Amino acid sequence: MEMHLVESINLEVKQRVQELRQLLQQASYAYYVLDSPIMEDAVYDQLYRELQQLETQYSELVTPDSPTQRVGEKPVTQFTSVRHNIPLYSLENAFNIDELKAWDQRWRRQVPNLETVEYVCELKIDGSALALTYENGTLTRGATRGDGVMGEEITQNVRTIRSVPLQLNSLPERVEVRGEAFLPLFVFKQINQERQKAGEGLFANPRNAAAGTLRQLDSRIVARRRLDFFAYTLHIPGRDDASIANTQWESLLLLEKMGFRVNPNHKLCCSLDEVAEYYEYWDTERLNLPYMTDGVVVKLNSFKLQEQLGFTQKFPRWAIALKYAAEEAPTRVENIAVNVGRTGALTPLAEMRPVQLAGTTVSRATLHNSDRITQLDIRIGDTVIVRKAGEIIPEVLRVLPELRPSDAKPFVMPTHCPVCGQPVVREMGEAVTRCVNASCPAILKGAIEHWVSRDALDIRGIGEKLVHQLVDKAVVHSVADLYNLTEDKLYELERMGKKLAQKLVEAIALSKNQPWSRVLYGLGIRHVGSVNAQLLTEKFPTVEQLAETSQAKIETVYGIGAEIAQSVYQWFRIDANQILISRLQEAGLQLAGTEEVPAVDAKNQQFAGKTFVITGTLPTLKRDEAKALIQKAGGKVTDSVSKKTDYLVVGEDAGSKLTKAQELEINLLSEAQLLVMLATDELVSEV
Ligand code: 1X8
Repeated sequence: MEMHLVESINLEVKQRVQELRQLLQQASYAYYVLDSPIMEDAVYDQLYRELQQLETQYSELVTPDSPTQRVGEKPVTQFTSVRHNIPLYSLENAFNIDELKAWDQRWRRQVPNLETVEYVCELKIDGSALALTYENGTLTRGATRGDGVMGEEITQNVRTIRSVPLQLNSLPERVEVRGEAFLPLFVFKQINQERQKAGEGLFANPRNAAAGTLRQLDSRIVARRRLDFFAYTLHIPGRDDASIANTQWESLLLLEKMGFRVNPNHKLCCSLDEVAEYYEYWDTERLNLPYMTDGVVVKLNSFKLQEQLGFTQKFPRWAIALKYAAEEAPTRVENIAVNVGRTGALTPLAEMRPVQLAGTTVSRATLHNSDRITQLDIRIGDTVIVRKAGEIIPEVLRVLPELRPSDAKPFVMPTHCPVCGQPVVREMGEAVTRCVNASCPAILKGAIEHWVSRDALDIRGIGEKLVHQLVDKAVVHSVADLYNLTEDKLYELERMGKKLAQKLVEAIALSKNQPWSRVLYGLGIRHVGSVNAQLLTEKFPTVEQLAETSQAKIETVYGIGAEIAQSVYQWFRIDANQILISRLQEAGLQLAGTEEVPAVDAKNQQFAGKTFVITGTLPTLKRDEAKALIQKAGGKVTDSVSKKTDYLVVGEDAGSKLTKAQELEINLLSEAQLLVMLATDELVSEV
């Protein structure tokens, strides 16, 4: 009798619980997935409380798919690793339409005789990928991507995402849904504001914030963060996929029907031109979306074709991420290191969290000098905007002070060289701090790299790694020591073969034939580039003449100013440098003799009165060759950019000269444009 009574109460309660869940689920779906509420907040709250009460009273009625299960549970100490039944692949990247076309041609080679294909374009959401498992319609597992094979089981956290259905309205045995969890931009901003108030570290971007949130051990915190989710892949394992959907397009529709939030911006395209159009449209339009996107995912629509193509080690062959090449991006400064260059200049370098910029990964940017650091007011821990435009090395554009963590550390220029430990010097009125220890390994390494470089002694086969070994193992203490190297001594170095050692000794010996002007350039005297070296050696055909002359005499050389003259004069006054010269003389280097100056072409003097500077590596011409061509046409070539410069010829890896020329609005020329000018007798006035 009593038993019967309890059961009948439970039946009523059970029915009410069912009813409440259904109502709340519908309301929640309408609100979070469809964006069109069907119920007032107050009504929702009341129904929710009623359900909560019943579940507290009859705890045996609580199920994991109940709407009350979205608020999180007590923290766990760690997540468990789970294996994905189907690996979560990442996508290959393309950064422009040419790369998209290359991908298209690549997969087409695998399926000959194909004519029209359909592509599905979807927006690439900058979030964190999730794999959701539903068994008999109930969400039973949510996992992060991890390394694609193993992920972390974060089901409790996934349940807090309101747009993820806990219960599906169809009941296949097992369903796997993949998609992207993300934080809407306004939520991201709000979280960072709160974290700043609390003195906590800030998230650099919504992707990091989403990933960080999903890995929160306390799901109650996750629940407050309001993550969202877009579904984009549907797998029903063990079933012939074709019985459910034949195409990606159909499966997107199906996902929608099943109650998932699917990004409404997708397009079925029949040609790459259409794909390109979509990509270009969203390049600017995406800035109006309330979440971050960083590209368009292009997939082949047909599942049959997808199956035929399969996967590489890392990627599906049937899809590609067509990304927008950000030229500016925010990232966090993790450290400010100090680099010591060939001239002894200490250059502060920002070491940052890697970011994709203009198609490459950037993790370091120059900060130039301490003045620049003061000007930027940059601190370790700051979030900064970095920029990489064209060929220019990445730089820090500005700091986002509102994102500064309370423990951000200001940078202090070291008082001692980080490489050799000797005190550094910053001269009055100079922005640059320098190590002035001539035997500082950093300076020595730089000096040797410069000595062997193409426009100096042009010693092939000696690269950065070998130079580091030679200096670090104390085999070489000066460039003159290169001429004492033997095959045996080289052979003792790591990764050195007999043949290579022999070749290197030969290459070093050959450099003894290089003209005096190259030797002078190779010495790396400040302000003496290859052009100034040429000018100086024409006037001073022997090293003795140059070493013994006065500063005033040096200044009389056409094109050599006071600063250059002083630098050269001072250099020869240092004992260590005098010793270097005599050792080079003993080794048999050319320290005298002029090179032939290119004959002036009397007819074609189109460059008369024009001054050129060459910077970077030109695609085909050596610097000497470019210089000779300009001189032959009556032009002058100098080493440094000034207001008097008419043209800057720009090659790859151009550095500060390009920046300066841009500041002064000097005409820039590529090698090709220079050659056209030479061929056509015409001066290009605006480039
Ligand atoms: C990653 C993403 C995909 C989609 C959107 N956003 C992403 N981050 C999509 O297909 N709509 S697919 C994907 C992947 O396969 N790694």
